[in-house]
Amino acid sequence: MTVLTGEALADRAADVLRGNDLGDMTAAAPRLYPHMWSWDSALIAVGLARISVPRAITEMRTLLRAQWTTGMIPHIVFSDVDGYFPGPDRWRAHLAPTAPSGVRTSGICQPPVHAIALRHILDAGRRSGGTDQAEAERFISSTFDSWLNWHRWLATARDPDGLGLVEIHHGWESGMDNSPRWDDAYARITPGTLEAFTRLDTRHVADVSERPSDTEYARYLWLIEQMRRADYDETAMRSSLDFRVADVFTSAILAVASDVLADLGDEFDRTEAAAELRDIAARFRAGVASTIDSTTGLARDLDRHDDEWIDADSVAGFAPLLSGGDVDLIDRQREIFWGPRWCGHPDLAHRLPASLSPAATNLRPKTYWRGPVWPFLSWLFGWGLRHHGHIGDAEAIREAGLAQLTDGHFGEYYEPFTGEALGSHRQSWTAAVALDWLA
Ligand code: 9WN
Repeated sequence: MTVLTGEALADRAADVLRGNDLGDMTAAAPRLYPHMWSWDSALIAVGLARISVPRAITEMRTLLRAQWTTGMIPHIVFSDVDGYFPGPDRWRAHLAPTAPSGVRTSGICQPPVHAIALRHILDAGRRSGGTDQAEAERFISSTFDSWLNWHRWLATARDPDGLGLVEIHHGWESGMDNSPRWDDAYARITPGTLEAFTRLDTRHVADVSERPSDTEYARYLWLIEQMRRADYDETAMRSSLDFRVADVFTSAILAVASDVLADLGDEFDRTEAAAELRDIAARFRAGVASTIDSTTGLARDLDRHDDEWIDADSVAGFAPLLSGGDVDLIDRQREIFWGPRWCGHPDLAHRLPASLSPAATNLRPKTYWRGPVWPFLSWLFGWGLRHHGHIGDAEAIREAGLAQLTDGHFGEYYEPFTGEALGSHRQSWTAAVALDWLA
């Protein structure tokens, strides 16, 4: 069995990113995902910043070119490579009046982790100095308003009732597509007439049970159909879509990323914008705290269909570890996080957060967002814990995270108990976080 560590692992990770490089964007994975995904691209930029600051900037610039006039950053920017369904012809998002021109995108978004990538790019540029530093600084100051508009759009269009929680209109917007978090909301959906379709994703994994089911896919496509009928207009969609959920994890990311962007604003003389971003951060941090279940200690999503809380025992329950919060809340969350229902579960291959509690009765250890461990998510928690001053926690995640990747496959996700790589191999953001951990 291969065991790669240190430089050998970093070389292999860099090779994955080079192999998935399509010129001005990095495919999320070689066959399964031959396009640019929004939150993947930010994590990929974090890894690229360890190899080439200009290439990391290019990644973020390509993503911004796809920004909608509303401020939304779309969840997919399509390359010219075929092989992914649903592609641009299914989305037909370019027909929306607010879509960008000259580039094909999907019509939904993903969690706003991008400011975290900007911070990494700037820090890497400053570490190497010279043209890297100049380019990084120029890039951030010249694109600051675009990132600000992205955060503003989420804080307004996606929080119409001022809850301090980001509303999503598709499980794909959460990035945790078929998490049990969304089961009840999806169970209500009966797809209407759909154009015929053939799934392509199931051709690229060893075992189809590692992917969402056909029933799940029919609902995913029905929501796209509903969005198309509403011309991707936010107001129209809010009253017509079958899926509207306030996503606590995306809300936490918006909170912490707004703080990070505010810091950048201060550094680049954008004091007023920085103050506005800090208000957004405070509102969403409070929103996340308002969702805590006092019995379980976990954060919850809110189904906007009936305003019922969603109890799912999922990793999103640790949203406050990203957003930050008061000492009691964070201490309790850290205790649960490292405790026997989560990273301290005795049967785990590595002490890392799985997508569902390893102790949950509905755990499916090989199925996508219903149990496996996602390395980029481990990285995100490590980053968040470090950001909020919990250095020991962050180091523990880094060590376990690297130990999980020594097989050199850079799997999309991993079986929590056996440590087997699942889904796609040579997944870009997995390689990217390895590079950052190893630097
Ligand atoms: C749909 C690219 C993306 C990730 C998501 C992950 C998966 C897509 C899919 O792959 O979703 O957006 O086709 O399954 O769930 O988090 O961004 O890696």
